[in-house]
Amino acid sequence: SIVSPLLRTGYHFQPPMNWINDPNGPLYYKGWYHLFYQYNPKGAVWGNIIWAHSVSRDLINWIALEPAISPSIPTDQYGVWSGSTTILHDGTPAILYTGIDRPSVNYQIQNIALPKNASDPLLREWYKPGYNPIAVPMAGINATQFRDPTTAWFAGRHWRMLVGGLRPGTLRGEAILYRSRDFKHWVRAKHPLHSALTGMWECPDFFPVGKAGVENGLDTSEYGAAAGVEKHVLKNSLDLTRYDYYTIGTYDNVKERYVPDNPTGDVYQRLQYDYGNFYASKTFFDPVKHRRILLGWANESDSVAHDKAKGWAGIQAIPRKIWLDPSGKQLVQWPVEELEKLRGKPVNVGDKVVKPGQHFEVTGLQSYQSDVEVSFEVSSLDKAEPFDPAYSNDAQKLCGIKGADVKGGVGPFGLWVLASADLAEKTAVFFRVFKDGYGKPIVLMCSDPTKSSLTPDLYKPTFAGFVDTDISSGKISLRSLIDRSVVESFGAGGKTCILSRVYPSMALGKDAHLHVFNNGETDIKVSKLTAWEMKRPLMNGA
Ligand code: DQQ
Repeated sequence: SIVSPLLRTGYHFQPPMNWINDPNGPLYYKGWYHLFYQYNPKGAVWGNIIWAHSVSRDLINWIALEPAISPSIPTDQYGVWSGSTTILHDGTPAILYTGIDRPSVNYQIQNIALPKNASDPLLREWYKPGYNPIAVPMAGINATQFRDPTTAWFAGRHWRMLVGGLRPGTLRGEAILYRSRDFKHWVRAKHPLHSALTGMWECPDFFPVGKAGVENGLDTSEYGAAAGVEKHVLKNSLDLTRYDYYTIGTYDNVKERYVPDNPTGDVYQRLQYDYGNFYASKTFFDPVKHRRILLGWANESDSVAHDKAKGWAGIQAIPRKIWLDPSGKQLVQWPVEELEKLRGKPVNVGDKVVKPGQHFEVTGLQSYQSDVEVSFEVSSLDKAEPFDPAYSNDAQKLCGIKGADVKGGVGPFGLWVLASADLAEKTAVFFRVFKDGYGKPIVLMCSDPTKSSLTPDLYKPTFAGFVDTDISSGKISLRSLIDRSVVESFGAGGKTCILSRVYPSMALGKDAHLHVFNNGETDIKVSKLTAWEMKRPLMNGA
């Protein structure tokens, strides 16, 4: 089969070729942002995993360095899996990561690596001290489900860190807690920091956030009101569903307990960083801009045969700043501001009404590699469809039924991106407003790729999430980062995010178009739309 080179992303993180998955150990060190990631140097499928390493001054332009960690000691000779970085008291960064020590069974062990030369800002070489491993699966730990150590935090006299796990013989996912005085000897705490009946917890992440609405981030060890800590966030990547879920809660570092604010938030009413293709994510604190930054892996949804034909698979999402929403009930995410340096000349549309069933094309730019921000205004909510509470916890199912082509009362309205000239191919990113039994509006955001490509046998999942925003004024915004085979969207200023991978056969390069559409019965106004072509950053020498 012929796979177009025009599907390769332009400004999303990628190495020149081969397979990538989880972001590992992101950190800022002596002027550079570092990103390590799971990488197969030998092909476009998962396997032979090492820690590849790139550095950046701005999180957007990336320079590839030599791999940081490869199998080399008995406790990692069959694999170096995901992990995190911690800055120690003397300023040295330490990597904690999972090693595989035998060929047939995945027996998972936690290891440490340290820089050979901490004065090298590029942290090019790492060694594995003789006291490895630092944690092995002992009684009460399922050895095949024990991985992905977090960044450690310091409290009292101890470092603490989490390892993702699954309680033996159960479906209970756990954040197994370890303590250490010296970062060498680690002791498992009697109880996990938290657990829930969800299946295995991969790639846990645990960090403090500041007061509701405050965009500044906090270093991982910050604690208590005096330090500005309002809440803690625990994120887990669920092997079963392949989404990243988080809860917001209270952490007590004396009792060593984390209690989510929403007691059902682990299993029902689950919050996701992203309702699309975004997994194994990890945050870090950026001490330069005082922000917490989220990185996440977006897998392909193309066929394995196509991945192999293209010679590459997997990207990282655009780094996102992350903070506590003014409501205190969820997080907000927004692409790091450095991304805006890639913007070319803006194309503006203002005060344009889109009648029911109408659409218009945004012209004056090549939109296949672009950044689009739109402010919509709904003229009235009177015609909002009644909401069926059966879908309260299933936005995705609802959107699968009520896709972009299903006419509604208020919406669907939004963008058709990566659209072919004849509109036979298009990915719809849109809102649809419902009303519950009390007349309260409920906003659904969808990314509908069902028409994204005429290529047969593609996996085209519809993704969706609810948007907890006050639409009574009629206003709602949408930002989409369009990048050839990626559509990364932020609803209502980053309250709901959806990343989709799509593989158009015609809407490629200059043949891709951008439209605003309205398939509802209510007029929609585009009060402002700005679209920018995006330049190509340095991308690992590709
Ligand atoms: N990927 C890594 C594991 C992790 C999983 C292996 C999540 O450490 O649990 O490549 O995608």
